Amino acid sequence: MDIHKLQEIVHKTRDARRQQTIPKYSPADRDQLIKKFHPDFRGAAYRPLTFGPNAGEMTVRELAALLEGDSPLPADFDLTPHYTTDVLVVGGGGAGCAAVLHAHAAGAKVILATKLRLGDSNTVMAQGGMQIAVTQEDSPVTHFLDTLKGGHMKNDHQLLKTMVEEGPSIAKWLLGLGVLFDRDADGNLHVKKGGGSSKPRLLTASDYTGLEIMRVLKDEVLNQKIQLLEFCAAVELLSNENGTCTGAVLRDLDNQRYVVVAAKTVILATGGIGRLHIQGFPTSNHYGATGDGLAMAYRMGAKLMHVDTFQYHPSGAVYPEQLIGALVTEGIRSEGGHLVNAKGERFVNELDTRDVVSSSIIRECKEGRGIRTMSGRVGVWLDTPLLDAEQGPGTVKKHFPAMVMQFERFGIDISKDPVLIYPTLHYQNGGVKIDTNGESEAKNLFVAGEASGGLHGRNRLMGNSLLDIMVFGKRSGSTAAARAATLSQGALTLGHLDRFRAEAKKSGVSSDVICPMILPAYARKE
Ligand code: MEZ
Repeated sequence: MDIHKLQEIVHKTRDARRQQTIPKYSPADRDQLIKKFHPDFRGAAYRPLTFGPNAGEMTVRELAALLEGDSPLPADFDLTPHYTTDVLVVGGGGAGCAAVLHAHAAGAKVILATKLRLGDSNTVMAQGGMQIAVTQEDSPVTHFLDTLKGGHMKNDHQLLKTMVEEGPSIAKWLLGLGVLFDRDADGNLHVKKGGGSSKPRLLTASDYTGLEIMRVLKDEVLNQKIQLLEFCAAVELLSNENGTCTGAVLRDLDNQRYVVVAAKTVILATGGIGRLHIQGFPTSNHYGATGDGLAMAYRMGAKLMHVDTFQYHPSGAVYPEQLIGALVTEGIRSEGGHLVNAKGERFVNELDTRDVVSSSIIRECKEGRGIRTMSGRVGVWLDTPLLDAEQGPGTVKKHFPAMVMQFERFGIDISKDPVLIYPTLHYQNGGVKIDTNGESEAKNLFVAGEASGGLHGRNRLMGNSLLDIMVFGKRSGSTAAARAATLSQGALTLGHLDRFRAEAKKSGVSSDVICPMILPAYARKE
């Protein structure tokens, strides 16, 4: 059926929905709902890791194949360095930029290597805001408790305490650098409420918060004349005879050659794994999100945390086809946008935690209350025109200019027509285990941002990722610089890789997967 015909139900039921009581879930209902419908609980999608630091733990098959894949480097690879530095930062998103700026400020010689261009990352795609307790009514303790509850109490308490307590100083740092967060008429920072949060705590820059933060961080990296290696993807770490990290090998994508960097400390800020499309899900992630850092750290012997849990953001675009999986910010639900099924009913508190909202959407679609497009995709409606209806004409355009533009390119006016959405693979809740300074279990190897794990437990709250990358970017950058000042450059070997390969052989694993994959392979085989 024509999409406009299908949309009619949303307009027709708006008044009735205003009176509707939304279903309330008890803790037991929530658990049951998640276990039944959340993709984290589809047993067939999982298998145990055969060897390595997390041997025996379950993860999705796509990630297991990646972690057990082989390095592109031969054992006798020439490790003569092309560059020597104190701190090598791998990744040009928010965590990488924060790390390199703080390491540089601490006096270290630094290099920032990035797979694509500086700034190409999930950070620029973060829309709805950054959680920091900045108001009188809020506190880091409340932020801590909300996040712990959202993460099913599985968050690393020390990491979480560090993040929420350092939030206000991060806001100050970013404002000082020139980030233009939204303000109220009286000039105070404007805060919004995100899903699973008890207080309004989101600092925003319209619906392009991550882009605004990256605008400033990129400028600062350029202003500070940080040495950049763009289009250079890390493919392997280097270690000395004790297994301590001593640098990395990069693949120079422009010149199709390998580049060896000797570094006293290395910080991985390589982001997530959306482009592995686990369980066939579309993703909101950028093209470089292929889990490179996880695989390299695993080969180096660093333990991973929570490798069995992923975040499926409730609102990924389902229509038009060109936008499949693209993020439709939670900010729209924060401002009152209803989720509506094919019967014209609300079916969940739109500001519940993401795992609950996504599970409810999947349930509606599985039980026949979804809306099917002509190409056979299924989703539920997000009533975007409701915002104009409730708050006055022009609200959608004023508050969500990036979202409006994204759909306008395909002739869709989201202030008039609701948006069809379905959960999209958005975030890896876990990652490399780190301490509060960002150091992994492999000495002198630091990890910041989405590639690290433990902070968010089993479900991240909206806006905590932007704070995570700034706090742990800063802490890993400063600590890696201070550590480097105490070290001389270690030997460059592939000893850890030899051990990894021997372990694979002993476990009977022979993989034809070469990893990192660097970029997703979308070309059709034929
Ligand atoms: O933190 C996020 O994932 C985020 C802010 C997303 C969004 O819906 O805008």
